[in-house]
Amino acid sequence: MSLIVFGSKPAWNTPDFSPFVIKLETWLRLAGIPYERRNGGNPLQAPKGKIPYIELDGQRIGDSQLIIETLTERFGVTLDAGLSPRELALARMVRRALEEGTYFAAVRLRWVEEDGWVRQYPAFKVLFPAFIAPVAIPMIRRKVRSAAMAQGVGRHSREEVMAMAVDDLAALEALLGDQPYLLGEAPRSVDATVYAFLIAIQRHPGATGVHLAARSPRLMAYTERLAAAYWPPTELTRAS
Ligand SMILES: N[C@@H](CCC(=O)N[C@@H](CS)C(=O)NCC(=O)O)C(=O)O
Repeated sequence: MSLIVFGSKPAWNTPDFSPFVIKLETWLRLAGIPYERRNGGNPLQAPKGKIPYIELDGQRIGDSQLIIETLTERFGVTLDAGLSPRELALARMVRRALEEGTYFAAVRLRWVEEDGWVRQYPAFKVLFPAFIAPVAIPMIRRKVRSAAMAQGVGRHSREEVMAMAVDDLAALEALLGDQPYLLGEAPRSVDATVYAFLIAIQRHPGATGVHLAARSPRLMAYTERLAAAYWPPTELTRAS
């Protein structure tokens, strides 16, 4: 079996610029499936036009969730075995809220707001040849702005967007409570998403109210627990 995960590159002490790539890699680690990771994944070569995508025995598959579902079936993954229908439903709702809601607030803070952009540009430009970056990255920024308008997050004020994201994080924290993982004593698939979207905000150098909410002691303890078990620090600086 050969499994290659294509991401962008590590950023801000996280394994990738994209939380969806971090989610997929974390899930693979929780499931115990070995894989090879490649930086520089190109959305233009991706089956869905986005990263992550994988090559599984030479076949390309896109979308973190569709990849996880394919691999769950192919390898008989039992990470979520024993969960009740209610727990599975809760996990689904949390995952979808983070991926389809909170994500766009984080994107807005990184790409659209000036305090995010001054960090995004210099970090992101290493993905492009030097002479292309000044053209390509502002182009991506324009694309992100119009996607934010279409999705809706671009229509709100900065304060409104931040309040929504802070409330999402507070809800996540309330659901977590005193448990080590979202659904209890053991990490489940949903923890891959929660971990990814949390560290994407916690470790980003920003200092808005959203960053501070993500860095609450309980949410920090949660991501540190997962990092200690599944993400040895040396892997964050991997080169290829
Ligand atoms: N639903 C997708 C979302 C992936 C996604 O949005 N990836 C972004 C990076 S965070 C991307 O590749 N964007 C490039 C583009 O839209 O051109 C998944 O779960 O994999």
